[in-house]
Amino acid sequence: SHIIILLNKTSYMFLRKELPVRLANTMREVNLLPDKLLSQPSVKLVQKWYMQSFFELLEFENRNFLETLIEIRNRHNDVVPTMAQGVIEYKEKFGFDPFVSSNIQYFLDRFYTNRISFRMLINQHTLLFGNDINPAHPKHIGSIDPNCNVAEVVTDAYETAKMVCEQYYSAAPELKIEEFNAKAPQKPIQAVYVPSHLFHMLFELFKNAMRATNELHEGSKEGLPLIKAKVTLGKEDLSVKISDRGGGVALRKIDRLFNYTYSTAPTPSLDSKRVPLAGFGHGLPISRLYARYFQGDLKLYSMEGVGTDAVIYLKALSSESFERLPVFNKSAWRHYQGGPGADDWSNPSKEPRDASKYKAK
Ligand code: W6P
Repeated sequence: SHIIILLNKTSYMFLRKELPVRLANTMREVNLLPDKLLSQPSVKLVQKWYMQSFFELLEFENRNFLETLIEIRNRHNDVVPTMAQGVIEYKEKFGFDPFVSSNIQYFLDRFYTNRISFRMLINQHTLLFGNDINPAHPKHIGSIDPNCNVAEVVTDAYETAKMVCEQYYSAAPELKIEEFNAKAPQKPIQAVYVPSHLFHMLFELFKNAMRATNELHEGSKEGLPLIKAKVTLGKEDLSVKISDRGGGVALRKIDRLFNYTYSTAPTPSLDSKRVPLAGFGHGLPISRLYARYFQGDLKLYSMEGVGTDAVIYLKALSSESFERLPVFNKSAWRHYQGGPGADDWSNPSKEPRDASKYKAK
């Protein structure tokens, strides 16, 4: 794996330089956001956390480095819901603007990837050098499991999503797992991976699959159609497919599921009797960032009227799963002037010509 196993002193010297650099780069990029977004209280609060952590890393000196790292990690725990709140505040005041939305999409993908990497580095250091070895997982290297059994994480994530699902609906769909090891038939499929990242992605996919299944089939005599999971291993890819029969999503609307501005609706369920199972949050786009962070991806293949296949692609070889990080250069800054650009294909309207004619139901 490319996540280096370092000596304490080497790790310390690496982090003392690397963490402030990653914070500073992302703070510079925050300043390129539109003023109307930057001035929202939630965004200002997040900015304050980043400044404080940056100065703490530069000035710590007398205090224990480990303590400083843990304090910084805790300060940043709620960055995701707070940024989501900032996007909501912005939308409530100024409405939906495709130019700003495309900037926010570009920014948050880079900002959250930076955050994933930042927390990964802190976790590795505190777990490896904090003498709080995890007796449940003596073979783990920090947060990395060198023999991560993928089907086990699938089962874990399913069981957890099932519990959440059963709080909102009267039932949860069953799960059927299948494994296909094309590389070493009969052997269990394992990866060098961070189980918590894999869990995060799968939990999000299961919540979505369960919600769709329940919304379409709740109370039907035949019961709920099961969710299928398939774990496969080839030469390059280790893939996990989660398939539901929850009625699918029209192709036109698939991109919206990954859009931060579109999917953060202000208080989505004040008028409905139930809180939605999967929030109108940033869960799906962030899950895709987790997959991409180690050179994988997350894709949705839906057939409207039937159901959805969600596929997580990981690298089969740990030598291929190095960090994918945003670079901070002039080409990146240009994205904040350019925006989505004028459409250079005909029929600029993304809506059906006559929405009423095409509506299902
Ligand atoms: C849906 C929508 C969705 C998103 C992600 C994963 C599964 C599903 N199923 O209907």
